[in-house]
Amino acid sequence: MKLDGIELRQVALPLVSPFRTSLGTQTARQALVLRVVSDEGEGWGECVAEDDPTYCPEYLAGAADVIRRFVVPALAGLDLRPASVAGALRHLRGHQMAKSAVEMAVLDCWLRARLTSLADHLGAVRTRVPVGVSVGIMDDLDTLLETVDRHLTAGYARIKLKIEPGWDVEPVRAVRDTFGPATMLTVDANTAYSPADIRHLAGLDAYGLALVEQPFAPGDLRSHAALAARAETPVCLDESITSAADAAEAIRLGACSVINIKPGRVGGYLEARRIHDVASAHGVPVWCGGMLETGLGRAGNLALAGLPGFTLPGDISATERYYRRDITRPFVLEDGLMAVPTEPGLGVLPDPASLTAATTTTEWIPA
Ligand code: OSB
Ligand code: MG
Repeated sequence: MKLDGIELRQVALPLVSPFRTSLGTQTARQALVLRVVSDEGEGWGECVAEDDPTYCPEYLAGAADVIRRFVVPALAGLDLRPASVAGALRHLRGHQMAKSAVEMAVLDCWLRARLTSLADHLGAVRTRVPVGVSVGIMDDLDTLLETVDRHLTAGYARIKLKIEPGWDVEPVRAVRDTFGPATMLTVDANTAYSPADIRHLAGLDAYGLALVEQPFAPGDLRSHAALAARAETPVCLDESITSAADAAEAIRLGACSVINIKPGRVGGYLEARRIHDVASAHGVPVWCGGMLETGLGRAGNLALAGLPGFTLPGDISATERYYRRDITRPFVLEDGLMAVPTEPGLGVLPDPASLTAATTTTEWIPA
């Protein structure tokens, strides 16, 4: 297919409740929505970069600039296929979230024209997937326990607690004591700990966690391997893994026994599938992470989570857990599961009125 151009749209969606992690507090999601226009029709994508470069080096305005100044010009005039996008952008270093958004919209466009769902294209084997919820840092334990109770009652299959020094053992113990040993519980530190905390973190072994996610800095595979050697709780990497090559190296070094796969962080759904393949070849379970996506990213993530190696519940919660009004139809939880979309491409489209209501700026970038 030949690219005519990309419409870049910044949208703002207020969160139903503030989301606090060791990196800061978010009260709204600013997202970048892409509409690819080609000779084969249109496709939609979402860039999951956040306002500030705190989770990773990318940030929203920077990603928009990279797409505008480097990505669109690099794709202009090419005979594009989804599988050729990453190669055409390889000379641009980093910027996985910007690249992923464009590849996602190209995939959506291409698959719509071929009446194929993203789930089928990626090789999904499940029609419904178990999902969990990521619970932010709270002001006090009572509020945390109320929040967890609400999510478990709604049917979520796993609770992930955001932790940081000073908010770790106590909330984990309180949740475990209150909800019992059968609750699947994990923690995510978003790099808040240092190598000196290894002994402290190994103390979490007492609470039967399914995994501890990214306690140390993205580049510090050594400390993750040291914790993995010392603790029984499986170590999961998020921020450290930006490609299938990273995944292979982390597994080889013993730095993780589980991987959180986020398509945006690794440059797209196709690289995400390669990480799944590498991990599966080594017997390493994977799960689909989240970036407070709009319904576009949520649809794509559900397709990815249908692959056979995604054996742990993902951070793909129902729409109502994030937004009162999303830009797509809402996604709902049914018996702790969410349905993998079956329609062509992402399987959802933005609702024009909701998209207009959420849009703050629109820009057309001709190829
Ligand atoms: O570390 O998994 C993370 C959200 C934004 C940035 C990083 C993370 C998260 C989450 C939320 O944990 C997951 C979700 O979308 O529900
Ligand atoms: Mg994480």
